[in-house]
Amino acid sequence: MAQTAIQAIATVREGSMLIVTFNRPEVLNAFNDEMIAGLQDAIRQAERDAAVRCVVLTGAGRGFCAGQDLGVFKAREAAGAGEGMVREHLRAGYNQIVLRMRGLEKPIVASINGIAAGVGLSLALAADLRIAADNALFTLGFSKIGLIPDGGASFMLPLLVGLGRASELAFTSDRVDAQEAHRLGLINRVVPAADLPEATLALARDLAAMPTRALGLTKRAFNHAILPDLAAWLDYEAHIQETASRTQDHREGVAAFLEKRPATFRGE
Ligand code: T3D
Repeated sequence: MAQTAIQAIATVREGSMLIVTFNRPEVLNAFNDEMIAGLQDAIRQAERDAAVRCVVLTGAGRGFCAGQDLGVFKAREAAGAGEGMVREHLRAGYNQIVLRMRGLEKPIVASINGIAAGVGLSLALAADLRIAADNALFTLGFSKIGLIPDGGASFMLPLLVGLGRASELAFTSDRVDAQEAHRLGLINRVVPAADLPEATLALARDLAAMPTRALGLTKRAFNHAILPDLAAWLDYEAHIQETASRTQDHREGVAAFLEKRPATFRGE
């Protein structure tokens, strides 16, 4: 087992598997820019290294990933960040990650060990397979801070669960438990929490022992059939997220979260 970094994104090689761990457990692995860059690097590593034949994404501590670090939004506002900031952050950051995840011609398994929220859930949806602990929770969360589902979730979610359920999950940001997520088709498998690491490795080991080229070409065919305009969709999603981010309700949602109080939205 070769460990390359213990940082906000920790990568460990285990045989032909690359295990990537989101590693800011004190904030439920909410993503900052170091993590965005680290995840981009980890996927590049998987692209370059022919000996890597399956990638696993998981979280340290009690969460999988709570999405974008909301402290960053507050800091941006305080710094008077100009128009286009959110759009460019998405385009250069999460959109590149999703494009690389979908473009990687090797299986990616999201091993969801706890809550997956915001773009944390989007990243899980961009993986090929999702296995979750029975105590994992899922929430879009974007509507609670006046945003739209991004990181590809605006099209991956309706693809996986259908438009009606996607609308309900996105509008309400209700938390869904692992059993319900499985019933909805959001995830592939649920296992007892204590068994998640071993069940994930067993699944990843099986996938890594399959004909990698055929699996990669299958993924390419699925992408071509179902996500042919992925780059353009992501670009549009970033564009309308920029619009959402300029609303009063977005500012209120973020402030309310950081001040640990309920938000009062005015619809503007
Ligand atoms: O510019 C761009 O790129 C735009 C991109 C946007 C992408 C997005 O992901 S937007 C959505 C961002 N995420 C959220 O809105 C989710 C926010 N978090 C929550 O709603 C809740 O924390 C959870 C539902 C995820 C979990 O709830 P719970 O009760 O289990 O835990 P908690 O107590 O709320 O959180 C534990 C700690 O993590 C807490 O810190 P503390 O009080 O112990 O010091 C909390 O503040 C922190 N934390 C959780 N999520 C975030 C966070 N800190 C910063 N950013 C977070 N996203």
